[in-house]
Amino acid sequence: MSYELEFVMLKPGVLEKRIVGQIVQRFEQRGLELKAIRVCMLRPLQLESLYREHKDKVFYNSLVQYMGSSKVMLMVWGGLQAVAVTRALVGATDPLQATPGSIRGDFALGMPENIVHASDSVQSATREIKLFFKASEFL
Ligand code: 3AN
Repeated sequence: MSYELEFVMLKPGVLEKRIVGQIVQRFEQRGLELKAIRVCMLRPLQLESLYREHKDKVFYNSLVQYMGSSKVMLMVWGGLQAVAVTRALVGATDPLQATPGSIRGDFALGMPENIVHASDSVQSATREIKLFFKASEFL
């Protein structure tokens, strides 16, 4: 088992809903460690890079428009198998399929407003962390 870093983003609307504490609590409760955190608006170039694999999908334009529409919270969580542990905490992409008890299963009903983004592999997490964080933002 290896120690991994996972990139997690709370999507537009989550801060306004005032459920940040409840979501962060699930990561802390599971034993993951908060390594970096920042609130910002995503820039068009960052969005293009983040969602490059979805460029040809029908939902791409609405996804990018939504993701740039309001502030987001960016986080890096560390821990053993952090990527798989986080993906299980987050639940299925489509909240209608997400198990109750998962974040999407408890807080969302639709896409793209499915509350949280989490990198799908260690390789994606490394790329996405570099896209959004400077080394100096890690303690
Ligand atoms: P995940 O976020 O679970 O890794 P991806 O990478 O397949 O899922 O999708 C990235 C984001 O694109 C999702 N979080 C969701 O907001 C949006 N998305 C995926 N599939 C659809 C869809 N069929 N319709 C609308 N939005 C979608």
